[in-house]
Amino acid sequence: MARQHENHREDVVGRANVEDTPELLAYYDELDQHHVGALWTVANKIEPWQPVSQSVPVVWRYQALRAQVLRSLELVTPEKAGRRVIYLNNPGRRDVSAAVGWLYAGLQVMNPGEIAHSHRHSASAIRFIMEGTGAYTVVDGHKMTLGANDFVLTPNGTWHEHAVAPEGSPCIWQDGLDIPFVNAMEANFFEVHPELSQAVTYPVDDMTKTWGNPGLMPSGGNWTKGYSPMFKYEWLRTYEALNQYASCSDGSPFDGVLMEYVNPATNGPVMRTLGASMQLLRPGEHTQAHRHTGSFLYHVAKGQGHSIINGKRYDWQERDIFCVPSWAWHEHVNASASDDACLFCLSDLPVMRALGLYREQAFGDNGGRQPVVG
Ligand code: 1HN
Repeated sequence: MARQHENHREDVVGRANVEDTPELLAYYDELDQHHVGALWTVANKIEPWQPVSQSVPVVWRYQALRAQVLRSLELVTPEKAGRRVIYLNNPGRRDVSAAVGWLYAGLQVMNPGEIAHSHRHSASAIRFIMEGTGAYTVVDGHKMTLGANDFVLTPNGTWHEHAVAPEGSPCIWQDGLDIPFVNAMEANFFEVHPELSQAVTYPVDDMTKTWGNPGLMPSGGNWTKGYSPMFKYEWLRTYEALNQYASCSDGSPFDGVLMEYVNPATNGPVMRTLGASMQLLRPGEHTQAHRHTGSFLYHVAKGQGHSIINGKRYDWQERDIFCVPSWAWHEHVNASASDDACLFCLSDLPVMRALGLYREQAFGDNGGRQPVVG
């Protein structure tokens, strides 16, 4: 009895269009026994005309999530859990625990005085602080102190541990990692530090003080690793830079005033697989719609508004996180007539660019505005 196979026929020249017959179905069954298949039964599916994202647009509302995240403080310890994290589970990507595309993200919470084991892995990460005081991260002996809207890199292969100083307050932050991507590449290793915790062997915040000065490089500074030596990017400097740029530029009609965080030694992305940017939307600004390849996870660092993604409206406010899947139309609106809004964005753009897969398109109709349904 021949198996039914999914038929993806298209009546277009150059595309597969073979009708099922009892003889062919029997043939497919025989092929299957040899662990092979006829390409024309799957060609149209595996070579779509344009990217087909499995991810769906989602807004994770902080107002709803915060209490759930805090509850985990009572339910598990970092010792038992490894990391006390509530992860963002995109309904289309549950199989790989991704927030969008090949990006993982979660909300991690820690009490003052807690320390999470030092470890390292092939995945790269950023930690973007949402609330609380006293958070710090140690990366390969460099300690970085962290406040709201600061973020720290924990690049692949680096020993890293997170903690909150005893005199601090409960801290919540967003983790963002390339785990699903590294797993898809079947290249992920994980190691726990033999001493569970590593020594701090450099002056506190030295990497940002050394490499984070606009327009200035340390004389003789030599950095050849594949990630930024500036392990921490601070919110105040970022916000100031955005305002400086906004004071003399209209920015982009699609992105507003957007700046990418860079590796100061190369001006390339902060890490090989993960890119980060902060964009400022001026009061009342409504960007034009466009789409591009790559997966994007936005974190509302400041303000409130909404985004229209594939023709549907998603409202957001400060601390909400939302995703824009690859090749989805999107435009952003700052709801305030008096205040700016700032969106932090984590993406896999460095992968798209490095592999020659980046592509973008403007929404041509209606002055770049999508028709909105719901
Ligand atoms: C990790 O290292 C962290 O360092 C957070 O805080 C989440 C999820 C999977 C694997 C490693 C962290 C993680 C993770």
